[in-house]
Amino acid sequence: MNTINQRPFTVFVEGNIGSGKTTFLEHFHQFEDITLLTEPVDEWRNLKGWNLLDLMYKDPKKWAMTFQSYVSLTMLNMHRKAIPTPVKLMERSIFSARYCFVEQLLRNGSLHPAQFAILDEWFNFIQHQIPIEADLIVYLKATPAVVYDRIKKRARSEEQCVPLCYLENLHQLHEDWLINKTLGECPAPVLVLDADLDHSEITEEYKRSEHQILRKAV
Ligand code: DCP
Repeated sequence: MNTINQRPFTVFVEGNIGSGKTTFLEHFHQFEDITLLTEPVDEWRNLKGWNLLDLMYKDPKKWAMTFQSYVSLTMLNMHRKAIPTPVKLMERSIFSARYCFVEQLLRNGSLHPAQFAILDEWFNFIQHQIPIEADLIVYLKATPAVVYDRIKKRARSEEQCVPLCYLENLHQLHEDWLINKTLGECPAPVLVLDADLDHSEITEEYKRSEHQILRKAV
């Protein structure tokens, strides 16, 4: 158990849409002393009956700002959530929201520079005023064409309009943020896993991260 005043070892799981973040978190269900915080996609799909994810994909120029501001709120809620275990494993973070998605939406014209400026100000305010803990980032690195096929197969209705070039651009933003370190701030060391592997091989790959994550739980 976590002792008083000792903060949990906090891990963000990052990677493109469809890179297997949820499956990665599920792998850690078997272990005690870890709290898994999955991304609040269900909240994004149902805020008082409104499907913000769907609105954003159908009309990004109108809804990207609204959607990303709600993403920030729900992610911040996850960052601030008190947990009873020594390890906290989170799907994504406010950092990937800002450096990958908001950045991409600015570059493709879905966000007006003035809207971007507001989201950026909020991000900077949060970063400076609210402690966001980060000890390790697990980057599920995947080829855009591979995640494109997975997204088609899983058929989440809102995402069927996502083109390959959107995933290629998001991939490059993850690379620039986490590997090339040319974009924003990378808040923790990065462990890169091969997320192209299929179901039969991926468990072995996930196991490569167990040592770094679990040693904090013993
Ligand atoms: N999304 C977004 N802006 C964000 C975060 C997510 O537009 N700041 C969108 C992209 C996807 C959906 O929300 O359509 C969920 O994306 P994720 O990549 O975060 O989650 P997945 O469910 O795709 O993860 P995985 O398949 O890796 O488990």
